[in-house]
Parts: sequence; C-alpha cells; structure tokens
Amino acid sequence: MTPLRLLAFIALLLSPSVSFAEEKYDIIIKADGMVCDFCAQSLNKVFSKKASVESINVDLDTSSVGVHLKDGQNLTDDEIKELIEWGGYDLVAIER
Ligand SMILES: [Cu+2]
Repeated sequence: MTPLRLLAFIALLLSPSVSFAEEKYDIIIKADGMVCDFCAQSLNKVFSKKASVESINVDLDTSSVGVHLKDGQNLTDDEIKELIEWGGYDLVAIER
C-alpha cells in the first residue's frame, strides 16, 4: 500500500460511517455547554470509565451524547447526571 492510500484508508476508518442522527443509541443525552472537540474528548473519557458503557458519540451540533450500552447493562438517570456534571456540563434531557 502506498503512503497516500494508507492515509486515505486511515481517514476512512476515522470518519463515522453513519451520521449522529442515523445511528441508533440506547440513550441520547442532551446537555448544555458542549462546544468543541475537547468537550467531546473529556466526555468520552468520563463515560468510558463506566463499565456499562460500550461507547459514546458526541454530537456538538445538537449538543447531544449518544450512548451505546453493553448487553444487559444500564445507566441510571442519576449516573448520567453525575457523569455530565463531572464533565462540567448541564444535563438538559435524557431520551431512552
Ligand atoms: Cu470544549
């Protein structure tokens, strides 16, 4: 593989295959105060510490966090509130 093709391949891997709106999440959290990639990264860090969380996806456009839970796992409203507030953001709504 040439370096250019390798770069293109990596870019493809890193880009989300479906948009936030198209993806199905177990929980969608709306929060105020998420404005940049650092916000998204810090939330990723905070949420990944939870054993029940498979992955999250932060959408800055809609100020939302999509959460994929591990099979049979749950995240309570209180836990979500705590995680969002740890990150320094204000919880607005939780959609399940
Ligand atoms: Cu930020």
